Amino acid sequence: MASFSSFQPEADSAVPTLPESHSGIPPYLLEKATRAKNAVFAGRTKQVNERLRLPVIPQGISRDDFLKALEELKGELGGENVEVNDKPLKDGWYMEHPNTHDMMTILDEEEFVAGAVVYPGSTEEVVKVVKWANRWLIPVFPISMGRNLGYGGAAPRVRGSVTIDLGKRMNKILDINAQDYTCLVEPGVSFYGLHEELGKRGLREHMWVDTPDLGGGSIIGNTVDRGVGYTPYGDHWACHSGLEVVLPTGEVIRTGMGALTHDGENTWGVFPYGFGPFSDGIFSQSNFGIVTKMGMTLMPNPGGHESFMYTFPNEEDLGPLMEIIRPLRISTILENVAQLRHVTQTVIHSAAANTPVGDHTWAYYGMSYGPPHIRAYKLAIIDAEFRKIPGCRKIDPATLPEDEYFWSRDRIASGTPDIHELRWVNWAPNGAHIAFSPVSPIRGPDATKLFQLGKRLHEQYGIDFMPAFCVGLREMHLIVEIVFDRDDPEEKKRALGCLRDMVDEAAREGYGEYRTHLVLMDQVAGTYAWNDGALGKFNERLKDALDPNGILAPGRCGIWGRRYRGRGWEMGKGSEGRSEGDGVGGRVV
Ligand code: EUG
Repeated sequence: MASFSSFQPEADSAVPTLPESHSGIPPYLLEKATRAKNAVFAGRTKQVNERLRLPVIPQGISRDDFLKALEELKGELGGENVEVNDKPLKDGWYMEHPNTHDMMTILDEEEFVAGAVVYPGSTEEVVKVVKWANRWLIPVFPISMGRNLGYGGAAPRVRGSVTIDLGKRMNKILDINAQDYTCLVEPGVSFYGLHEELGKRGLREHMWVDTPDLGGGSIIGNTVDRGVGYTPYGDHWACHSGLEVVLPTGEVIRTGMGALTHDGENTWGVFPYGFGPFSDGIFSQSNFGIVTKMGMTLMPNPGGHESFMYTFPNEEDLGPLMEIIRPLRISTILENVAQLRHVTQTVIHSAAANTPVGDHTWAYYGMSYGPPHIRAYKLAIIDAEFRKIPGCRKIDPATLPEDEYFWSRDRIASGTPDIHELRWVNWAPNGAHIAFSPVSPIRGPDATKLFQLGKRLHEQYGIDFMPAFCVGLREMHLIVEIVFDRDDPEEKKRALGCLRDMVDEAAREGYGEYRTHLVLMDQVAGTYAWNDGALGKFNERLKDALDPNGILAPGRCGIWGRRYRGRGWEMGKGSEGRSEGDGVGGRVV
């Protein structure tokens, strides 16, 4: 049987690099990644357990048939591309993460776990896998690279699903168009990977890839999950253009201009809509198809850039500050997805109270783009507005040491991926995290209400509160990462209790999550319940039409096919130990 060794790092082994592995670290970050890895394993006391619930067979198929089905699939993909998940569940760390389970588990680690992992090498092979899944009625769960940190990682929602690891063998940059500033990528291309390739082709001076806080994620995976980066191209979904999708029954479609049959260069990457209904949306945060190619736009180098940082002394400054930020952001005087962080985060980053930044409560990290005279115009407006808050200080970057967090934000906001953001995960031993990520208008009263709601519930559950506001264009994502010891059942229970209460209370106040972890998906989907749950019912109709047997990622984003509905698969308060329902229905087609 093929070895899992590439996913089972020992604490002292070298961090895989690009291009050694499609999932590796770029050489310029190797030293930093090695330090990050050492820090993670220095706080690791959790044992690798014997598997207690083997074999993992998804409901709806017998053990014998499951194993027989996998043998059949080996005949189609090659034996080395089909692996049964019966080895110890090693968690690894960010750069060497498992593709078999959630390495940051909040339930028993055997709950969100794959029955097997398969590695298709082409769109045609993905088609073979979904047809196979329909023949045998086996749930499959596609991942691009499986990072999705804080939202479930690589883990399937349904225990025993066969994970389709797309990235391992489908990781080509199919095109970079230097005239149009576009590219066409496969699921295994990370932000690190594209950034490296731009460098190799001598294009990095001309165009940037927008990167999230950490660059190891798949561009496709992050984008279809509607992830966020920090240049003016930070809304990744808004920046994509055209998809190739394998439908759950095995048909392959291309959307937008990708649907034209013209062979040569076409307009795939420059116009997202094509003709007719705009289908892309139903393949984002769903379980209606498997994205195998995606067009993505790249940002022209704006001819200069300058990070700036302001601090504000009091917690109560949040409201007035948001009132200042909103008009500046909507008019793009504030140009990028900026972060406003509470001091607890800053303290965790440096693990010290006396930071070079000095005492404060809120820190705003922004970036101004363009040549000096353009920047000066915008920065003067920003400065005058921010200084209306008493005690506001502008930080002089020249006073900040090289390893200060500021410089990480500086790189990220100018298209250079980093690996700095992991540090606060070590706040707890065996540090794991899950995000509470509600969206609100950029308004003082909303920011204050959400901040107070989070603070109160964190206090009630005895959890440290680490809020950061990520300001989009007309809205903001409040990101609250709860850090917990994943080897401490009591701490996990408190973390989950706090998350569930925050989701419910925020929904009562009119705030919904933009994205969520596997364990919260049913609950979050349930908050989008206007008109007697009309949207959820619509999603179920689409699901049943496109995936009549319900084999593709059942339960993802709270959408269950008809074979699963009414059997208690949904999770919520009171179902905490259990991720499975009672059986599945029979074949539909
Ligand atoms: C972060 C940002 C996110 C998210 C999860 C984490 C950053 C943490 C803006 O979206 O969904 C520092």
